Amino acid sequence: MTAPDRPSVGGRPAFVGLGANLGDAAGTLRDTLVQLDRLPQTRLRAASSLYRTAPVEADGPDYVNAVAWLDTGLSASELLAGLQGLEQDAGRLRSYRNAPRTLDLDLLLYGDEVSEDPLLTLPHPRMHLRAFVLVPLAELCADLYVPGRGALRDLLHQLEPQPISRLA
Ligand code: A4P
Ligand code: MG
Repeated sequence: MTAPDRPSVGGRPAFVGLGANLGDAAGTLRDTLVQLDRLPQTRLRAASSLYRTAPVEADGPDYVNAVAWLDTGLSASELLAGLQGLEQDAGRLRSYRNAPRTLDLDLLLYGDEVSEDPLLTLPHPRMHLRAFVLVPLAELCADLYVPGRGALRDLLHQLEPQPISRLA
């Protein structure tokens, strides 16, 4: 039975990539998983393990990455606005592209929606090239199909080698 203060949200499945490589990155990601569950009309359905990953097309320290599976009644753009709010709360500064960051939240997939809007591209335009996205995503939903890209299992096989290890 659903608790009165936790009504069922119904809505759409959405997958969010979490990344951080400044400060207490693992702590920030754990806190953020709690915050994602508190977004309006949104529930955290499952979270992957945390992974330590080498920076891809970026500099600075190693990242901690994870993926969250949400069910949400928010639209994709409302959800993105919620994610950007959480980035701000975590003290994110936007200095230059791929700069080290306290928290990066990318909307990877929103149902099977496809969008070429630069403000919200779906699926996330680089997710299919990144072990730090695909490995935690496969932990949550190995049979997933990424619209326009193919089966997650095939994308994993096609990846260039990228250092990634599960945190204890
Ligand atoms: N935007 C468009 N589509 C989306 C989407 N699906 N999700 C727009 C989120 N945002 C989306 O994002 C720039 C703009 O993208 C936003 O205005 C939004 O409207 P940003 O977060 O401000 O900038 P960014 O993160 O520096 O750029 P971007 O393109 O998000 O970078 P990436 O692709 O996320 O790469 N290596 C490791 N190991 N782990 C990482 O987590 N992350 C990056 C960042 C690079 N290398 C990494 C990692
Ligand atoms: Mg980003």
